Amino acid sequence: MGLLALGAAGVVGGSWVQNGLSRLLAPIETRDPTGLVALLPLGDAFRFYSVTGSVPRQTAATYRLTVSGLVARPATYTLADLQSMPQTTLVRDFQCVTGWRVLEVNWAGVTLSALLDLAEPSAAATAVRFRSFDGTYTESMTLSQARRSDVIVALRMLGGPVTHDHGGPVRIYAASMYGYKSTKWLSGIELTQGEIPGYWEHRGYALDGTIKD
Ligand SMILES: Nc1nc2c(c(=O)[nH]1)N[C@H]1C(S)=C(S)[C@@H](COP(=O)(O)O)O[C@H]1N2
Ligand SMILES: [Mo]
Repeated sequence: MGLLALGAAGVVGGSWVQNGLSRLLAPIETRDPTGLVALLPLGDAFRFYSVTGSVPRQTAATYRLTVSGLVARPATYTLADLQSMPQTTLVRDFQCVTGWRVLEVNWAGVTLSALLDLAEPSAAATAVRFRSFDGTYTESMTLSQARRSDVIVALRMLGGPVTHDHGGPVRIYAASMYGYKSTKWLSGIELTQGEIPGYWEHRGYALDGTIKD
């Protein structure tokens, strides 16, 4: 989508203005150290975040998710593989650490724990690292956090497939954690010994992204 289209859309939806801005400039969270912009009355709408300027589109034909690292059974999944697995649905809020929140969002996908079970993590594995096909973003959580039943490899959100702008075709959704743990454009799940700090942890966010109310 071009900037003109984003600008026009911005007339009706503040989130699209942020989308355009966050693509033009640094991600909004780095431009909003006080968190005040995030509290502007934009409504209960998702902001579209990307720490990179543009992200290549992946389709059902091209998408691959690899599970690797300290596992007995590394694997590569296509979108069809993931769609054919049992789907878990959740209706849970999405909350960015900067203050905005979207209530009761519909999510669906494969539990991360199901993929971890198939991979058979070795005894040394204590954490999970996520990679994005944006080429830059990484995140992590402990293995026990990753095994929670409310952490899903999401294929659907808001009643349809995860759109490109929301990190589709596949993103993480971790219901009990701030949004930065929900890696968009998911390309890799790697079992590691210890958590490896990710993009936002290097910029001051907590390694433990658990929401504290
Ligand atoms: N690859 C990638 N994943 C990401 C981000 C990002 O910039 N790049 N931003 C994170 C942050 S801080 C939030 S709040 C959510 C925003 O998700 P949304 O763009 O669908 O609203 O995505 C998270 N996952
Ligand atoms: Mo965020």
